[in-house]
Amino acid sequence: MNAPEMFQLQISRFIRAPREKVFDAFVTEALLSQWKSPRGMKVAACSVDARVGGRYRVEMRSREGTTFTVGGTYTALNRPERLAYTWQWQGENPMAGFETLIEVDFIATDGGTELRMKHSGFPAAAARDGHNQGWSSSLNRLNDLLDARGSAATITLLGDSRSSYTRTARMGLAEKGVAYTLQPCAPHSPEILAVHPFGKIPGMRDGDIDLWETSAILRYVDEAFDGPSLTPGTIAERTRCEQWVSAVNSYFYDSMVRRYVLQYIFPKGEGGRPDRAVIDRAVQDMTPQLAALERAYAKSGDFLAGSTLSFADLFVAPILAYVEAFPEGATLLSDMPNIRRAQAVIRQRASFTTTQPQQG
Ligand SMILES: N[C@@H](CCC(=O)N[C@@H](CS)C(=O)NCC(=O)O)C(=O)O
Repeated sequence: MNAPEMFQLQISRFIRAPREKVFDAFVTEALLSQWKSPRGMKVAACSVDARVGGRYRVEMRSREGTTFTVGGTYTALNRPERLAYTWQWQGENPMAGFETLIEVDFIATDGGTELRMKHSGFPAAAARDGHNQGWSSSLNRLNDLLDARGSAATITLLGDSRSSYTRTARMGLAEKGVAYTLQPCAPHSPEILAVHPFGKIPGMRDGDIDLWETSAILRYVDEAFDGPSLTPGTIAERTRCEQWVSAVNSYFYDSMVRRYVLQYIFPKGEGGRPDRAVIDRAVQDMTPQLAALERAYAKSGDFLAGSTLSFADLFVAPILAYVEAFPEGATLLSDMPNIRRAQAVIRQRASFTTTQPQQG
């Protein structure tokens, strides 16, 4: 009888830290507790007996309070070159009782360590792929811990500071206090097309993980990091928030930015002037949209969904800042005291002041 087919995972990562430090982060309780769970989870408990034959145990806890416990035995510890240990999920886990093996080589390279990991013995490709996601996210956290640049070493936002959607994502990152690297790039450039199949900005990378669509990027940032939640607490507020995000994506961006603001910035009319007919049609569509926002802010106060800032406000604020900068938009908004009050509040926030579009 043939042996059952086994699946294995190979990951390699460059970490800007000496290999002793990287090695120690794998076998030291205080360090493991800071990175050995995917983003959005926490290490609730951790114990390590770092010698061949010694055991370790890591208890990870999700935001919802579910606990995932893994443990195993060290089979090789050659600091700082090589580490091997078994890996077995415990408790109610589809992989419970099934032992896999992790082998890690730490190779000194220019300015840091090349980490080469093999995780072998998976009974199915799906189990291997699930672990790949978990490792990618945990290794991002290891990077945050060991690289002086913190999460800016793994998180890159690709976009243009003048883009309202890019600003929404940047404001979300700032509100959560997450460090990131902004990689300036234009829509449809090869850099963004490598992340976003339709070439729109922004896109985001966190190590091996990439994402596109601003609301998905914000969701990732909100759930992967501590800091104030950008998602309202009650179902009524959460769905209200989703409603405004959808309104921006489905209606407001098209009329207010694409057909109105951009007609002033990149005029397409005769003699290089803004096309009056395009502007008039856009203003016609914007009028009831702004009126709906005005009624919403009159009712809800400074924020569109709930009593604190949410995705909804982050989507709306960069667009209104542009609309107000052009004559018809300024006239419409001058009659809308509730929008102006709420915008005055959001414009005080560091997330708004530090993400002003760079012209040029
Ligand atoms: N639904 C997308 C929209 C992104 C989007 O339209 N971005 C604009 C810049 S603000 C863009 O890339 N425009 C270029 C184009 O449409 O070709 C998101 O939420 O990220």
